Amino acid sequence: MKSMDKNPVIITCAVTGAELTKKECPYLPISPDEIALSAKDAVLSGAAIIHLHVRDKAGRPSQNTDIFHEVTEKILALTDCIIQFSTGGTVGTPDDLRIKPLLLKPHMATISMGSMNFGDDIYKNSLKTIKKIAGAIRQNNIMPEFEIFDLAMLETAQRLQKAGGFFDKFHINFVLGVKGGTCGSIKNLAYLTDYLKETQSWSVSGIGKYQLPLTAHAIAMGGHVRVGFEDNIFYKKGEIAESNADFVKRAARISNELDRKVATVSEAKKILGI
Ligand code: KMH
Ligand code: ZN
Repeated sequence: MKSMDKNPVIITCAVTGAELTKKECPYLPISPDEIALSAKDAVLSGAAIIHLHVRDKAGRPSQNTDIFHEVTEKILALTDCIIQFSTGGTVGTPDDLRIKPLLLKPHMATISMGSMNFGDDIYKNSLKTIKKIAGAIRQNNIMPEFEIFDLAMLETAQRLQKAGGFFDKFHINFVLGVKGGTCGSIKNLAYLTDYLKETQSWSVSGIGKYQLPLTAHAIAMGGHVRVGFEDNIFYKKGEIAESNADFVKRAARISNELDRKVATVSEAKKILGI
């Protein structure tokens, strides 16, 4: 494990996602202004990366490049941070729409490394889709984050790396607790991280009730964390959080208690090689 003081914790905030509605979470930021303000508060609270999905005027998930542009501009006018676009969109988004916003060249973009059941639906990421998204990420010189929901996805990423010409550098985010994916037990996080090289940067997104325990354990293990409404709306059992910033503040407090400082944006860029 890396020495703690030389390994600040990068906090990513996934501010809105593609699946939730205001009905489920009244504090969910949806409009460009709401997303930008929520992102600013998250960054002021310690987040270095904003994981971005956007919505159309009706609040539906969208991969519209103009909306991504508008939201990105609004966030960066308010705060300095690493902008990470989702190429996942929502289940069923066609490949071409998933990659179109990458023309805007965000600092980072996600790429999911396989298919899976996702709630009642199927989140499709065939090898053809993965290669297409990877090509667009490379073409636009963007730092990739591999979204890993199970061991097979990690093995797919490792196989593609081994074959050559995939990516020189990448960040790994384990997404644990999606209904249909690997559950977010501590044992599963330990098991998955065991497959990584010691120098590989990684984080974890614990979905729902897994967010808090996985945040604490990832920080203790030397990893990084992702929090925010996309992954979890409950601050405590039965208590809906009022802001993304509340989750970020809690992750920052845990980091400090575990004697790891929270990474600034420039420290996060250095760690990730952006
Ligand atoms: N909305 C999920 C189906 C990502 O952002 O890269 C996919 C997702 C992953 O959220
Ligand atoms: Zn996402």
